Amino acid sequence: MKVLFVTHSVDKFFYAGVASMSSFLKQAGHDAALINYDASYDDEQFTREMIAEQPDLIGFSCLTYQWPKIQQLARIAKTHLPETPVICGGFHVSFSPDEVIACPDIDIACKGEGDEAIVELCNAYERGTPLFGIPNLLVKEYGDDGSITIHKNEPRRLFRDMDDYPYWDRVLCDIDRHLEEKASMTYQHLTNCMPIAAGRGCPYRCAYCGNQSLLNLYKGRGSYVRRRSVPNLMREMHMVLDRYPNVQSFEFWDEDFFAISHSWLREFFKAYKEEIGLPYMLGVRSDNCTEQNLEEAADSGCNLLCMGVEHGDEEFRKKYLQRNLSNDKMIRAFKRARELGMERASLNIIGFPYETPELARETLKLNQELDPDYFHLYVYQVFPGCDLYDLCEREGFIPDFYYATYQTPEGAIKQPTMTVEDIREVWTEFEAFRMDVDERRAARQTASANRAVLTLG
Ligand code: B12
Repeated sequence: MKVLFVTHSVDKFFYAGVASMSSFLKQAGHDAALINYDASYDDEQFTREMIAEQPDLIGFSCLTYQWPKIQQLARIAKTHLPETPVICGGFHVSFSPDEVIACPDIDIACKGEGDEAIVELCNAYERGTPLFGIPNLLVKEYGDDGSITIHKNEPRRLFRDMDDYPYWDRVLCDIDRHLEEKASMTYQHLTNCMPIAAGRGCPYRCAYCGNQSLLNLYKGRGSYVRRRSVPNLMREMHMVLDRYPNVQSFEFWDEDFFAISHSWLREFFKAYKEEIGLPYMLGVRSDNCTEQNLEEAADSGCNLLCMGVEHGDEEFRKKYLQRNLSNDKMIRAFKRARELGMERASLNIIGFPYETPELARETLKLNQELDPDYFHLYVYQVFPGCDLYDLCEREGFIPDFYYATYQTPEGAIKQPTMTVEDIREVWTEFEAFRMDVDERRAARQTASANRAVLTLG
């Protein structure tokens, strides 16, 4: 079976989920291809390429903001290749499976991880065995009388050791182009930067984050938070460096890299320093930034820490976001990371339910104290499956169209304490701060380059 994956994004993007499923499929003797419908595409080009691929199954991957376009692309697929089954998976599908399977152009929806489900589906097509009992899948059965029955299966148990997972299929995702075009754009010190992940999942239950939904989905079905062994991870890095010698840095896509046992971290930092030694980036929670973690990370080559601040008011953060960590801890982590020579990126959101412009300005104030090297700002947007979604639904805050891209106020919730106009106003103030941050960083980088020249001279 040949599966044609289709992703949609404004930028050229590498999709971990698709890269993972492609490896599982190839390991099982199937084939995979990918079209990433980015800004350079139009529907005609998509149609041409899709037909040329001659797929046996078309698989759309979908985050919430991508759902409107994915429906259009599924329509195109069914119009031009009516006999080819269409499956849709991804974060949006996991938490709105009924909405997705109701789409007339989608035959199968995948709730949760697709790696094993898509292999079992392809095996079933190939062998002519029934499709309807495969865990994780919602499958339409079309009756001769025009009736449609939807078979809904529960997610499977997560019992496999992550060391048994094949490594991401980077060839499928045209990683060379990703390296050239994308990876060096955001963080200047991470050029030719290769994405990698040490595992999956995050143990925290922040009320706005999709992780909470995943923890709920897999409750009682094995551990959703998983990590590979250090030797297994090192093996992947060596393979990547052999295959892509132009890689100059790594970007870990794990949510809180420090949320793992002490022994795993100690083993990792030591092995990374001895065997790899390239600069790298981690996403971490500031309350896990112990002195030892920070020192060892810096010593092993980490030169950037991304930390979620999300909101500046401690009480608000705890009460509504279920993020129980103090401003003091954040301030200490940001300060110590800089002393150790690491840059720090701060991630922030405005427009939460019950937030006011004054409360949002607390986020700005905290950031002024943190003095980050990079400042990222998003507008809060509801994701089905999280506690804050349910709260917004109860309060009638969900806008008619919530599929915007998080970078603009357009997808903001409708609430009296903070209107879209308020968000625009606060956004402008944050934007001025972001420009300050960029200027200060540029000045620091020039000073450090000058120091390097002086030392050489
Ligand atoms: C790493 C990460 C990123 C990376 C890139 C991810 C990527 N493109 O692969 C970066 C940092 C670049 C990123 C960017 C963004 N991200 Co992000 N990201 C994550 C994170 C932390 C892990 C994702 C991951 O790698 N998971 C592991 C892989 C293996 O799982 P997966 O991608 O979900 O795929 C599996 C299943 O979903 C399913 N599946 C997926 N597609 C398909 C297709 C078919 C046919 C089938 C059968 C199954 C299937 O099977 C896959 C394999 O098991 C998640 C949180 C989380 N725990 O998921 C947020 C998350 C996915 N991101 C999110 C968001 C919102 C974004 C941004 C829009 C943020 C922004 N403001 O710009 C952008 C969008 C970029 C884009 N176009 O992809 C949200 C999505 C919520 C939602 N409901 O849509 C999440 C859940 C975080 C959150 N805020 O709650 N992200």
